[in-house]
This record gives sequence, structure tokens and C-alpha cells, in this order.
Amino acid sequence: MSGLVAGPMATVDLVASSQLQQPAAAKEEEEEAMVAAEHQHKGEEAEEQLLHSRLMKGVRHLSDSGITRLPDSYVLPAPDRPLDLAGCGGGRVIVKLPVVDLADLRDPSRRAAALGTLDAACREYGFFQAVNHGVDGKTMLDVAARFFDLPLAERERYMSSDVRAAVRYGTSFNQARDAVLCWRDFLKLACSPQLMRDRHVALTWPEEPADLRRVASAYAAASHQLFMELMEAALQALLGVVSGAGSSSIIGDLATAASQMMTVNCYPACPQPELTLGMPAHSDYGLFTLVLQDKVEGLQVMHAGRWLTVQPVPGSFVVNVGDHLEIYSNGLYKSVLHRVRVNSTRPRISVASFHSLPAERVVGPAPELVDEAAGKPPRYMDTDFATFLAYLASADGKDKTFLQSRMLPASAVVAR
Ligand SMILES: O=C(O)CCC(=O)C(=O)O
Repeated sequence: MSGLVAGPMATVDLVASSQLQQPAAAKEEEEEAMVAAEHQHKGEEAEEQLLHSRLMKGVRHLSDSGITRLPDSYVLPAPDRPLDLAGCGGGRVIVKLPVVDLADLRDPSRRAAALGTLDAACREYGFFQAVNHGVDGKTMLDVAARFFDLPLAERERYMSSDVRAAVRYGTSFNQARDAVLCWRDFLKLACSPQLMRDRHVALTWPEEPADLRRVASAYAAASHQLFMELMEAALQALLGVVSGAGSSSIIGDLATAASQMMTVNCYPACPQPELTLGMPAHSDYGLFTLVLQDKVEGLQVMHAGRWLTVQPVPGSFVVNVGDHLEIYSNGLYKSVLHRVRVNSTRPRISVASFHSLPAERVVGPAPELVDEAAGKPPRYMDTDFATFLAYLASADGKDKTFLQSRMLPASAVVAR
């Protein structure tokens, strides 16, 4: 017992006596240790800030700097990595999506068959490829690539954290909030037809390359036209209404006002592509998204529990159903999770155009598709952009939970 007590007491005594014997030296040592710890802390903080500001410059900058190892901030937890063999990441299964030929849709004698293809694709995959559309995607992809080739100082001029800005350059998915960063830089251009009628909006877009404003403006107008054509086709297939006739058609509303946003994506070559993603799994918010991709594959869609890699078809658009169209179709059309993989050798460029109703518009299931007595209850709550923003503020926004959050309880039980 005494031995147990004696130890600590003796220690205290020793410390006390050494303090008495060398008070100045001990204090100095202690101060030095504190200063050193503070320096180390400040050094670590400064290093962290330096790393953070370096990462916020984006992945093109990192890739150009010749890194050979992926910085930790981009390394996904094992189950989220693209080659999660235990889950559904698995091997590289290439899919050739159903093809909707606009030449057929525009030909009255072949329209019915093309409508059937579009309808089946939206129900089964939530995705299709649109060909023979007449939109000049090549020039748009070319100017997009040249934008990302500009020096960082030029690109950085358009960096903004304001998600509503008419022009916004950034990196990752949501760089201010992402726990793990994505291997992507982007340029977002607000380009709804109403904004485009006000020619000033394009004047806020990047000055370089010199042809960007002209090319992107023409492209925005052409993709809006194509979107309207595809929406008319979808409504005809779903409801049997032609060219906006019928009480619940939203074509008339869209012709008056629509929301449209263009995102130009750059996925540079990545030193360790197996550890990260260009874009995490997500679904899109609007009605239809039109994606133009270059020759490099990377887009993957979730189908029957597996990730399928979309085979790039030069000149085509990859079109996907968004959350609004799933809600409007009362679940008949699927807004499907998709993500982007990167690779170690070939940079990839894509341009995604997001189309929907204006932000203030409420979207709910089309009345024609709801009939409680016939066993077709509404499967989703009405929703608007404010609800979506509230959801984004409350969740991490990377998963499909927004759509799930709008499902009515009965349908949540039978949810995919
Ligand atoms: O880069 C791609 O192919 C897809 C882009 C995408 O999913 C998006 O911008 O939301």
C-alpha cells in the first residue's frame, strides 16, 4: 500500500524540487515547447490551407502539375469506389442505349415506331441516345475543350460559390460541401430562353475562347428546340396528346418560360482512377437532360442493379429522364442514377443541358395518369424548386433521396 502511494508522491517531489533548483531553465523549456507546438500547429494549418487552396483550383490544374498519386481528398471510401466488386460496380459492361432517330420522329409515317422506342427506353432505362437531331455538337465540344486548355488565371476569373450565378466555374460536385472531392472541373452557364432573349447574359460568359459566347448561345438555343421536340414526343407517348393540346400539357408552359442550364464538364486524366469518380451517383432534377460526350467513355448508368458504361456514339446526344419527368409521369418514366468514371490516359469533355419548367412552377403527377378508382393513385407529392433547395440544405444531395423524399408512402413501399 505504502509503495503504491510513494511512487507518485516521490515523482511530485522530484518535479517540485527540480523546479525549485532550475526555475528559469524549466520555464524556458516549457515555453520553447509551447512555441514549437504552436508553430507546428500553425505550420499544419498553413499546409492544410495551402493544400485546400491548391485543390480548389481544380483537377485540370492538378493533372497539369504532373501529380502521380491521387491526393487523399479525392479518395473515396472503398464501397463507393468504381470497382466495388462486392457491390454493383464490378466489371466494365458496355451498353448501347436504345436509339431514338429524330429523322423517324419527324416523319409522320415513322413517328409511331419512334415514339414506341422512346417510350420503352424511358420506362426501362430512363436513358436513350438521340441521333440525326441536326444540332452542331462538334463545335460546342471543340470550344469547350479549348476553354479548359486556357491558363488557370483565365478560367479562375469565373469561379463563384453562388449556385445561382449566370456563369460559374468550379470543381468537384459541390466543392464547398463535398466530403470527398470529385475528379471534375466545370463551367456552368445559365441559358434559359428568357435569359437568352436578354443578350446581356451571354456577355457575362467567358471572354475566351473568343468564339465561346457565340457558339454556346447557338448551342443553347438548338438544344432547347431539341428538348421541346423530345418533350412533345414523350407527352404524346405518355398521354396521347399531340403538340401541347390537352388540359395538363406542359408544352405551352414550357414555350412561355423554361429553365435551362448548361454544364461543361472536364475530366482530366487521373493518376489513380480506380480510387475516385468524375461525378458520384446522382439523378438529375429536371424533365430531360441532354448530354453531349466526346469519344472517351466514362458515363455509367444504373440498370437492374449494375453499372453499365454508355458507349459513346459520335454526334449523338445521351438523353435522360430527370426527377420532374418521373414525378409528372407518376413513376412510369424513370429518373435513373448515373455517375462518371475517369481514366489514367484520356481526358474527357462532356456538355450537359438540363431542361425543365421555371423554378417557381410546381410539378406533380399528370392528372391523366392518376385514377385512384382504377388503382393508379398519385405516387409523388407536388414539388417545386424551393422544396429541392430545402432538401439540398438538409441532405448531402449526392444520392437519389430527393426523389425518394417526394414519394408518397404507398409507393415508397414498392420503390425501386
Ligand atoms: O459527363 C457526363 O457524361 C455526365 C454528366 C452528368 O451526369 C451531369 O453533368 O450531371
